[in-house]
Amino acid sequence: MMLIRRRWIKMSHNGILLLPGCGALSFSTDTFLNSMSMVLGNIIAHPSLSRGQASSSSSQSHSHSPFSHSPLSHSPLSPFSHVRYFTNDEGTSSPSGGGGGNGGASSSSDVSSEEEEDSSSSSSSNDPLSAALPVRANYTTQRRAGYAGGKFIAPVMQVLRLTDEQGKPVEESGEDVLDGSVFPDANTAVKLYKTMARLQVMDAIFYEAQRQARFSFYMTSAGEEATVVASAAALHDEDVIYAQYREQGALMWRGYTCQDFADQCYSNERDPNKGRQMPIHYGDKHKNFVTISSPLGTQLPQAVGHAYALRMEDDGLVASRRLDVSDDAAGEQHRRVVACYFGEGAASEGDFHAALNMSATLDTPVVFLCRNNGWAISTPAWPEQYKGDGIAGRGGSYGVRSIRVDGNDAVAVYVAVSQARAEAAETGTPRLLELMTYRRGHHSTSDDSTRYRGKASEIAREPVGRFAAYLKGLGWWSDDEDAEWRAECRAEAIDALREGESVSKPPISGLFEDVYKDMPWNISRQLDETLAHAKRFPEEVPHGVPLH
Ligand SMILES: Cc1ncc(C[n+]2csc(CCOP(=O)(O)OP(=O)(O)O)c2C)c(N)n1
Ligand SMILES: [Mg+2]
Repeated sequence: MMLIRRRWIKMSHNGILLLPGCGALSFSTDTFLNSMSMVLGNIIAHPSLSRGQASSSSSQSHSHSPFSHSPLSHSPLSPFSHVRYFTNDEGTSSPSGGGGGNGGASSSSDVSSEEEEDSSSSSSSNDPLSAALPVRANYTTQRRAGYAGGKFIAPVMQVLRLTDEQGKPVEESGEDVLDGSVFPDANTAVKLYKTMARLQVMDAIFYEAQRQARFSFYMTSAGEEATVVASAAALHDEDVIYAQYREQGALMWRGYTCQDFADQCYSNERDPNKGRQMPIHYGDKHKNFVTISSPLGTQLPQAVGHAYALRMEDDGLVASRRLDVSDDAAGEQHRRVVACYFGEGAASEGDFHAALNMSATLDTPVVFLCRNNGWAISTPAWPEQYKGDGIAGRGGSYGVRSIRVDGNDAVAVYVAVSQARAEAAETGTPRLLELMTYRRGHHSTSDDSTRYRGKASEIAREPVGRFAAYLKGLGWWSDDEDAEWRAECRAEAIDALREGESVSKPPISGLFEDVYKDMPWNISRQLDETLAHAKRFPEEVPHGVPLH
C-alpha cells in the first residue's frame, strides 16, 4: 500500500431530503432484540462486553484521526455518580466541564481550535454545577454558537477531497491529519476503476432491458459509482454489508457477476433467493451481503444488532488479544465490522436515530455509510429533508465520530472508509461517513425525474471519468485499455441478459417452502388453492413459471 500525505479542502456542501407521506418507523427494543437473536441464536453475552472493559477499549484512538468527537468513557472515580466523564484525544479522562465546549471535535475537524481554547478557558472545572452538566459543555460568557445578536451560528462540517473534478491530486498544504492514511495501490486502483466502469456499463444496459419490459424493475447507481465501489473496496470481504438498494457495486466488488445480477432480475431458478424477491433485492450469504429490504431504514438497527453479535463472537474467539493488543495488525484482521449503507432520505426515519444512539451506547463496530445523493425520489434533500448540517452533522450528538467526504472522489472515499473501518475494528465503536454525491439517473424505472428537476446530465459530476483521469495521470490506465475493457463489459452484460432470460423459472410451489420443515395443513391448503387458481387463470401467471 502506498502511504502519502494530503490535506483537508473546503468544498461547498450540496443540500440534501424528506419523504413525503412516509411515517417515521418507530424502533422498539423488541425489534433490536429480534434482529440480534436472529444473528446470534443462543449466544450469551461475553464478560468482555461489560461496560468498563468496553470503554477502555473504545478510548483508543488514532493520533491523526480525521473523525470528530471522542468516544465516551465512564470513570468509577467520579464524585457525582450520575456524571459522565469523557476521554480526550490523548486518552486521558476529563470531567464534562473541562473537555472543550464544542462536543469534543478534534482541531482537524469542523470547529476551530480557537473556539475550543476559548470556551475551555472560560469554564471552571472546580464548579460542581459545571461538572454535573449532563452534556459536554462549559459555562461561558461568550456567544460563539447558538443564537447570538439575532443570528443563528452553527458549525458546518467540511468535505474531505483528495482529487479535484479533473482527477488531479489536490496539492498538499501542510496539515498532517491524513498522515498514515492508506491510499489505493496500483492493483487496487485499477481493480476499483474496472469495477466502477463495469457497473456503469451494466447499469446502462440493464436499464434499457427493463424499459423493453424484459423484467419488472431496475435501479441504477449512475453518479454514485465511486461512493459505492470505493467504499466496498476499503472493507474486508468478511465484513458484513447491510445495503439499501442502490449498492449493487459493493456486491460486484465482492465478485457477484453480471450473470448473478441478471438471474436475480429475471427471478429465474438460479437466483439464490429462489425468485421470490423483486428485481434488485439482491442478497448473498457467501458474500456477507444481507438481502435488501424495501422499507427504508430497517437495515440500520439491524446492522447495529449484527455488529453487537459480531463483537460478542470475536471477543469470545480472541478475547485476550482484543483487549490487550488492539493495535496488533494480526488481531485487527480478525475483527469484523458491519458496513451499513443508506440514503440521506432514509436518515429521516426514526430507525436512523435509534441505530446511531444504540451503536454508540452499546459500542458496536458499525461503519455507517450515508450516500447523500441530493434526492429522495422527487424530494430535494435540502431544505425539505433537513435544515441542519446534513447527516454527518448529526453524528456528534450521538457520540459517533463522523466525517463528510466528496463521494465522487474515489480516492477520498477509499482513504476515509479504510480509516473508519480500521478504527471501528480496533476500538469496537461506530463511525459515520456522509458521502456527498449526486443521483444522475431517475430514482428507478418507475420514475421520470424530468418532471421535478432539470436534466441531471447537465450537472458535471461524473465520478468514473474523474477516477480514470487520476489513473491515467499516474500512468496506471490508458484510453486503449479503457475502450477494450468497456467493450468486454458490454458483451458480458448482453450475454448475461440473454442467458438469464432463457433459464427456467422456479415453480409456484417454491413460494410456500423454507418456512416450516414439515408444511402445516393450513399452508398446504393455501398451496393447493393457489395452484388450482393458477391453472384456471394461466394468463395471470408470469410467463415461464411452471404450474406446480
Ligand atoms: C418506510 C418507507 N417509506 C417510503 C418508502 C418509499 N421510498 C422508496 S425509496 C425512497 C427515497 C429514499 O431516498 P434515499 O434514502 O435518499 O435513497 P436514494 O433513492 O436517494 O438512493 C422512498 C421515499 C419506502 N420504501 N419505505
Ligand atoms: Mg438520496
